[in-house]
Amino acid sequence: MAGHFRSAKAPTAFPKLPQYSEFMTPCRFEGEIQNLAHRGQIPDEIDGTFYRVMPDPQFPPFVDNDPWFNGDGNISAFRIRDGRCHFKQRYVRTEKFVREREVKRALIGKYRNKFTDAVEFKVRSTANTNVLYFNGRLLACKEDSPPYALDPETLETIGLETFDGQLPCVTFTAHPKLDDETKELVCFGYEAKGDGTPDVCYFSIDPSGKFTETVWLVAPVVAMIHDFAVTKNWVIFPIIPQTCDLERMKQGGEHWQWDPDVPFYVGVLPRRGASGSDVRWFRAPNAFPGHTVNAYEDDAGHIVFDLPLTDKNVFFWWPDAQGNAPKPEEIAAKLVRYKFDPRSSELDLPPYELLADADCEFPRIDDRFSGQKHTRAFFNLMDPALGSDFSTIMPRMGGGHPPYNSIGYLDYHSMEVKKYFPGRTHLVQEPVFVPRKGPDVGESDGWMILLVNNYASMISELHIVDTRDFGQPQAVIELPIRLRAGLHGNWVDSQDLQLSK
Ligand code: V55
Ligand code: FE
Repeated sequence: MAGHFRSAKAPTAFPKLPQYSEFMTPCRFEGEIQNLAHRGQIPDEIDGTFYRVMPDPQFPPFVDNDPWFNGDGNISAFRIRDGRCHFKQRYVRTEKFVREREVKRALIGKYRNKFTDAVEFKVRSTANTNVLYFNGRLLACKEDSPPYALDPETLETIGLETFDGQLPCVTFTAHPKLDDETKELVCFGYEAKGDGTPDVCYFSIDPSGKFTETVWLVAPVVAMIHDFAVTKNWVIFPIIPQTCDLERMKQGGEHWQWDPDVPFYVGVLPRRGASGSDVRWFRAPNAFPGHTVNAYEDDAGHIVFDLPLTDKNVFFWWPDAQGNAPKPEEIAAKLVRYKFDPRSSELDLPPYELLADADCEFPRIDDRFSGQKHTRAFFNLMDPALGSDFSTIMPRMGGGHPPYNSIGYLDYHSMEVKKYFPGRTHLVQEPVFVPRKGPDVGESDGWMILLVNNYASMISELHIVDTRDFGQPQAVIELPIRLRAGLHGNWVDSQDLQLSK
């Protein structure tokens, strides 16, 4: 078997690099823990599961300085009911994971570069970016491949999800949007005909799993389209100026290179009945668009689009052609709003409006308002004035992931940002929002649930914060283990979960 490997190197230890050190030491735990210990009170009304995913490499890589984004997807599930919390964690059985486990070494090469692999893969997905529930299945997503379907109860991998053969393209975004009104899952894939292709495929999946609205379009550059936004009538594609060059990949180079000469493009496509030629590519000065807060249409039919934005390359480990990249501590995105007429003949976007001059990312809203007017937003925030004990955190942080010490909660009426600061030796991961039960529950009335890294104890905690009393936690659930930095997750209420029983 070993003779088939294009690479003979198979290290047995993780390299001594920030992305594998201290809190970022691979976790690699699979199993379950019933009745996690907690302080405070877990509200009885909370009944559902918080799913999240972290990149967590099973084996040491054989490529140099492999980034955090290339680790195997390990899914955590926090089942909360009757004032208790139960925990399960299981790796997604991707083709990569299964074949590497068979031979007990890494076989995949560089991030999204198949030309550097030790063997040929049919699907290179690490399933490590987002986990969401749709139509009876949990989908573990990586934007370079179709999702993997998991059993929401056991976290067992069912297999690659091709939606009964309806998936029209080879990729599927890690950030599909659920329309709360129509219960459609609105999706796209980019590099949708394979590595280096400018093709984008937009599609919607109706609640019964049937594909509708499939539209192929062409992007002005082959570059990353990580997140997107959907309103009642429009689909919005923000392009990150990280560009792909197939020739560079063939020579063993990176999939992505930061290009400061590429504008910040925003594609706008009618959501219903469009054809590919209907897409319009608006542009703004070169910038890095972060995860989207939300978008909606105002009374004039103009698009209102909120997101964190910075002029720095957030993915500093993929530098520009000259090898230049900002230092991680120089990168800080602000929360901004673009407001524009999607029918305008002027393709240069008007300047953005600054919503919050705060170092923020991982924005979330009350998902019931996705695509509609939102008046509150939550986000990870770094505010050194809150009093973090950086002398404890910094040496134990590891690296390669962005650091945030609190959650901001923006009220668009007052433009006030309330802050939840979990502790002086803590950093936060992406929050999810859980609405309170009952009729006519207002926007963002409920709880924030978030995973918190404690650098004093070097273990993880799950914090539950009532949005009516945002200053302190209502409950702190203590894990006996350390979960490294993850990307995204979602709350699934038990009434929406069709468990396979
Ligand atoms: C992101 C994360 C990814 C990826 C591409 O946050 C973009 C953005 C964890 O993997 O592959
Ligand atoms: Fe993301």
